[in-house]
Amino acid sequence: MPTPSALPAEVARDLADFTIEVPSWGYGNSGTRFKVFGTPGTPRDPYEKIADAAQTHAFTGSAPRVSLHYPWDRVEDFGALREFATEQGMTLGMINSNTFQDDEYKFGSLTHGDHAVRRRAIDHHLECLDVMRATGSTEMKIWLADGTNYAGQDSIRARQDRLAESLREIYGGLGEGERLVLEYKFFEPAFYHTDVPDWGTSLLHCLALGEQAQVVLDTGHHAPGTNIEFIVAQLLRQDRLGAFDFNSRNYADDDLIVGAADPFQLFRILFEITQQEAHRPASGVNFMLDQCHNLESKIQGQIRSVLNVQETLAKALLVDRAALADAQERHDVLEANTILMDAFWTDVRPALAAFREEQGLPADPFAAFRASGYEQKVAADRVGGNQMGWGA
Ligand code: PSV
Ligand code: MN
Repeated sequence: MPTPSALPAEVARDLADFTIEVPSWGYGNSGTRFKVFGTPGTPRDPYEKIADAAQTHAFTGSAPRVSLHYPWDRVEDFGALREFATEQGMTLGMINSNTFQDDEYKFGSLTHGDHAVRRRAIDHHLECLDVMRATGSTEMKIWLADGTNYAGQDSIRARQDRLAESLREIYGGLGEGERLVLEYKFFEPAFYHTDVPDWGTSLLHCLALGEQAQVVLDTGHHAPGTNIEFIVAQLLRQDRLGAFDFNSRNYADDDLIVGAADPFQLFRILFEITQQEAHRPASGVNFMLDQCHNLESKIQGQIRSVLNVQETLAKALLVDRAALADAQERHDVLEANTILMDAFWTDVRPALAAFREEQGLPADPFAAFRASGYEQKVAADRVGGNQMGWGA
């Protein structure tokens, strides 16, 4: 396919409608268990995180929502935080619960054998629903660190039963138009078994709960070689893909910039998404970044991520669907594959630059942000206080 100088009108429309939610924690310091490095200008409170997230949106035009993690992003007045976000051109998105950092949850949270600990974990989620309402959001995300490290440590079956019961109570707290999404992850921090390790387990719990419960797929939460686009197709087919956490991995849950490790995987995933029109807002799938920027500049990392997704989505939308359907019908294996690869290899950067300029955005948002002086300004202004990071 030759390099197009402009995007076809329908592709441009789809791209203009496509938005990505950014994570508040992506703007704080993060690292590994070995070291969390600080960076000048890192936000010291949720307000500063939102101000930084607003930069990602201002330069890309595609990232108008920011997810909060609770209690990391606890503030006195969530109404005031919401107003601040509005002033910054942002809305507050999914509320992520957190039952993985308290001593009480050492042996589990919603699955814990002790009723009092389970009660505390359930109440935390009900509190998250209050935060969700105060922030104007309608979605809560549950990811559990629950699991065991050794065979025989606890009853796998009993933990599933307790999980189902806990989730039922949380689900009962949802109002009309609200939803909970349940994220799975195959290991870490638990190393023998995890209580919600895969899409099947998450889906079974969601099906038992009802239509307001959906699955979250996070790219980094699979064993190497897993065909993620297949999972996407399955969940969309059941109308149960609630959210998609973008990032990329080389080894485990690396949380690297989306599209950095394997751009072709991202293309295959987005192609499957476009096949079922799930990239359109009407699908209700919340596309978000779940990333940490340990070494690179955080806002630049977020902007690069949004651009990577946008660029790859444009390629996926350029697949000649009619020709592909025809080749598939004729079982012309290599022709079908060539049609897909043609779109993947198309250089959409010039057309995207023109598309952005038409929208009043910089042709190269990444370069424009670097030249804006924002990072130097916040590094000079944000002196004193505690930089936010993993755990607060
Ligand atoms: C867990 O690894 C996860 O992907 C969940 O979405 C968490 O909420 C997020 O990372 C940040 O800890
Ligand atoms: Mn995630």
